[in-house]
Amino acid sequence: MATASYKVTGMTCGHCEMSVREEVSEIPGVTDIKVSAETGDLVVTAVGEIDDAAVLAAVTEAGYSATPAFRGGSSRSAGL
Ligand SMILES: [Cu+2]
Repeated sequence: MATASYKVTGMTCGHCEMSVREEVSEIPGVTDIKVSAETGDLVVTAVGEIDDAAVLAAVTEAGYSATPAFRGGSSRSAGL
């Protein structure tokens, strides 16, 4: 189980959130998605490792852009 956070720019309302949620949910292994247009926060939980590139591509597919955000308490190393 892994959790990864991202900052999404360009979202303005609930429909934006839904678009991002739909695209990210198509990534294999994703079990939970938290997204807020207000803060731009996107938190993805998945079984196994999370492929940053896949998440960023999914957000791009939805029409927005994302960057990886600070990770705390995750088993993965962000190399920071
Ligand atoms: Cu919107």
